[in-house]
Amino acid sequence: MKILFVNPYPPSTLPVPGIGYLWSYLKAYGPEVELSFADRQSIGSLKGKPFDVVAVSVDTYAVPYVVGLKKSFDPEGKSHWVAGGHHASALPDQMFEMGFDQVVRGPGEKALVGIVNGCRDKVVQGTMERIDWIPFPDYRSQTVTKGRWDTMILSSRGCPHQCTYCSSSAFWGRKVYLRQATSVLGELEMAIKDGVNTFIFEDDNFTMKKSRVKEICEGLKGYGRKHWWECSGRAEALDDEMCEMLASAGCTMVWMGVESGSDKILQRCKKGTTAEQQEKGIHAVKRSGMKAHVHIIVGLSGESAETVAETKSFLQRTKPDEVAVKLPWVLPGTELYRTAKSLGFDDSAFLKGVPLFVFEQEESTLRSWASTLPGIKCY
Ligand code: B12
Ligand code: SF4
Repeated sequence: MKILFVNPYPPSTLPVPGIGYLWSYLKAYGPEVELSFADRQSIGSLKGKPFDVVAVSVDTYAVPYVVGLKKSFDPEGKSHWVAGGHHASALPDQMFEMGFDQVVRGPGEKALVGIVNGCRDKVVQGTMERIDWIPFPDYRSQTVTKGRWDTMILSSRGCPHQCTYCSSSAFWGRKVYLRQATSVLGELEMAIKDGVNTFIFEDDNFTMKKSRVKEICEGLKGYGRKHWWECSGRAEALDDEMCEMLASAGCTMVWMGVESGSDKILQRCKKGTTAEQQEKGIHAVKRSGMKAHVHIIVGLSGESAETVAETKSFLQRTKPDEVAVKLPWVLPGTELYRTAKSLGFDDSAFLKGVPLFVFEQEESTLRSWASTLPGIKCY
């Protein structure tokens, strides 16, 4: 059987972990199959080749590209088309409208083995394997261009919080699957031997469990080779002890989803933290010598000129090293999506691009508020 994995983006600066995991899991636990990989750039050269299964990873950002993919790549519908990933999981019917034959919701490893073995249920609910049984992701097949980091690593899946704009809890069900430190270090040791010097922990919340972070940091120090890395972290977990551990093991920057400097907005978006806690976290990161990267969203439900002014003053007080300012996206499965639906949002908007949450304020108002904040505007 011939299977083609499709990353619906150009070769990015990082490999796609989801496909890396599906690939290595299928190799380890599936029947003998021939695996190929394509991205938006390389897929053209594979046109006309006979694939039994085309497996496409679909997040919301990819939808405008994916919508015409089957028609252009496989106009006669010779292959069996399977979609997975966050968008496909939230809106399987939209995938069927695009011509997909089957959709996997949630984690795809076991489900894909079932599909290769003949399961043809229209919607397959993926179930989570014990995380340390899943082999390390295999990235060798993926075309990537070197960017800020040599690679990324996922030391966990999921997040216990339920921020209204984020699809993590919808996808992982607020459960968190933490890999053991030994497994994480094993993957990193291999990567470092392969020449990786820089990497990022792309977990939703790398700093969630201090004892595990400590084990990982101690292990990394033992590699005796110069490498630097970055990670995500929720600000309230970033006390001096945590920051010292991270910094002494080579961490140079912590990425934090701060979103707002207003407690009113933080409460409404269910961030589960306060502006004061986030302020303390940023100061702790900076005290340890690491850099603080902060994400801000302007225009979450309840936003006003006053709350944006609070965010501005928060940024002036904390002076993060990097600030990325975004407008809120409507991602399916989220509470913000349900709010948008109740205000008339139509799913066909996803076919044109990731829609903004502009149901309480005009986009021009959000842009003018966002322009008052320091930082890179990512919209
Ligand atoms: C690493 C990461 C990235 C990386 C790599 C992207 C990638 N395609 O993997 C980079 C930095 C490039 C990135 C960029 C962006 N990202 Co991003 N990213 C993540 C992050 C933190 C981890 C993804 C991951 O590897 N998870 C672990 C693996 C194991 O899970 P997975 O990818 O979901 O894959 C599993 C299943 O989905 C399923 N599956 C996936 N594909 C397929 C295909 C088939 C056929 C099958 C059967 C199953 C299947 O099986 C996999 C194994 O279990 C997630 C957050 C999260 N918690 O998942 C956000 C996330 C995926 N990103 C998101 C977004 C919005 C973006 C950006 C658009 C942000 C931006 N403003 O630029 C960009 C552009 C997208 C892109 N692909 O380039 C959103 C997507 C939401 C949505 N509804 O689509 C997420 C969910 C964050 C969030 N909580 O909102 N991102
Ligand atoms: S935004 Fe971050 S903290 Fe909130 S649910 Fe998503 S991953 Fe968790």
